[in-house]
Amino acid sequence: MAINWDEIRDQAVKWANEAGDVIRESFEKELTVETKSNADDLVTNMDREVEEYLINQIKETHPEHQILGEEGVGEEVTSLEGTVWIIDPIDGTMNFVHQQTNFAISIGVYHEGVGMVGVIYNVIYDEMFHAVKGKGAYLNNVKLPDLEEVPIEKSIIAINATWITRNKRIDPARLIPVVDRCRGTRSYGSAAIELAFVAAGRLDAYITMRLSPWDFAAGKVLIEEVGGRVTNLDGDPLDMLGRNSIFAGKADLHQLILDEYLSND
Ligand code: 2AM
Ligand code: CA
Repeated sequence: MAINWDEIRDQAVKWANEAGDVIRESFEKELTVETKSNADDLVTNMDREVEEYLINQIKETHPEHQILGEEGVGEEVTSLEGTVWIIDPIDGTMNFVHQQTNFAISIGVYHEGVGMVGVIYNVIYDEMFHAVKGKGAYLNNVKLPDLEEVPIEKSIIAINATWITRNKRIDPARLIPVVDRCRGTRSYGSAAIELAFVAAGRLDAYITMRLSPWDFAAGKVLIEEVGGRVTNLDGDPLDMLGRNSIFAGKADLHQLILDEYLSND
C-alpha cells in the first residue's frame, strides 16, 4: 500500500509541536548540561528527553520504520532501506543552554534514501516549517514561494566565523572572497534554522563544514521544495548516513559560488 506522506507530515508536525511544549515547560525546571565530544559540544537532559518522546511516538505509530537520532536513544541505523526518520530533538543546543532561543526540532523522513517529509520547528518563534516532496514547502499555513535568484552582491550568506579563521576543515582563504563579495553574513548557531531560513528566502545561502544527517535531513527537503540546492562543498550529493560539509542555497547563486570559489579546477 502506498504510504500517505501528508499523514506522516501531519504526525511529524503534531509531535514537533508537542515536543515544543515539553521544551517550553522545561524552562521552569533545572537543566543538566554535560559535554560530549569536546567542551563546546553540549547535551542536556532535555535533548535526551525530547528525543525519547519523539522516538516513542514514531515507534508506536510506525513500528516498522527506522529512526536515526542524534542522542542515540534509538537503534543503530546502518542503511537507508525502507522508511527512516532522521531526527534532532534540539538543534542548536548551545543556544538552548545560553539563550533559551534560536534552537529547533528537526524531523526528516526518508524513503529508500529519498527525502519525503521535512519538518523544522523554530520553537520560541513558534514557526513550523514543513514540506512533503513534490507538494511545496510551508511556514505555518502559508506556502513558501519558489526562491528568487539574487546576484551575489545582494546576497546574505549564513556562515560561522569559525570557517573564516584558522580551522581544521577548510583553508579560510577559499571563503574570505565570498564573504567579501556578498552583502552580509549571518550566523544563527542552529543548522536547522539556517536551512529553514534558506527555504524561506531569509538567507540566500548557508555554508558549513561538518554536519550530521539529523542536522540537515529536514532542511534539505524544505529547500529542494522551493527550488534551492543542497550539496556538500564540492557540489556532490550528501551522504545521509555520515558527516558532510554543507552548501545550501538558491540554485544560481549555489552554482556561481561553486564555479568561482569552491571548485578545485
Ligand atoms: P546541535 O546543536 O544539534 O549539536 C552549530 O553551529 C550547529 O552545528 C548546530 O546546528 C549544531 O547542532 C551543529 N553541530 C554539529 N556538530 C557539532 C559539534 N560537534 N559541536 C557543536 N555543534 C555541532
Ligand atoms: Ca541536537
